[in-house]
Amino acid sequence: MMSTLEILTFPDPRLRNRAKPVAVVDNRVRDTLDAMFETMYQAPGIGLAAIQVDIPLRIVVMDISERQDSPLCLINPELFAHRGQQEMKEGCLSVPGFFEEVSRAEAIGVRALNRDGASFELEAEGLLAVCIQHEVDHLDGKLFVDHLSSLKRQRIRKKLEKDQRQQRPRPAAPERRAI
Ligand code: QAP
Ligand code: CO
Repeated sequence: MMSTLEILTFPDPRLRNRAKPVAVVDNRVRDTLDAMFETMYQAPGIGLAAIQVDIPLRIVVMDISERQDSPLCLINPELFAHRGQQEMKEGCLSVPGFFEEVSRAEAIGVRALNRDGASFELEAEGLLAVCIQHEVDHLDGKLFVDHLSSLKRQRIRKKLEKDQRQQRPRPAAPERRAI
């Protein structure tokens, strides 16, 4: 049995914190990874950054597989290459109930540490590339709503502030193809 972490909701100012690099990948970091995976799978979601659970460290977990059986974690991720452009409908566990088109690089190269503290490189395109860019944005205090018009962002903020005043429960995840 493991408990899940509370996910911060936009416009919580803590989502604007800049995450600090992990100095050493030790058992505490691995415990954080496990709790983050548990939280993401339970939501369910395809990506979660530590900042979203109020842990200001450069840690990301994701799983874009249909069966949610392909966990990927990135510690201290760094984008070292990008090419092309694609538009994809994005959501975020910190922006429940909203899905909007965002323009991002079509393919990227990322370097990170794995859960053993070893450095690796990954080339990604399509959904995985979008997810990595979305999650790395979180580590710099940036949200997908920052890529939208200020009118759209304001509309989303007002709705979520109202939901929080009324303590509305988090909406269920839509069908995977709709994310
Ligand atoms: C980021 O987002 C992402 O609003 C991960 O009510 C999303 O896991 C990257 C979710 C799409 C690329 C494409 C959102 C669940 C999950 C909601 C998520 C909701 C329930 C979002
Ligand atoms: Co997000």
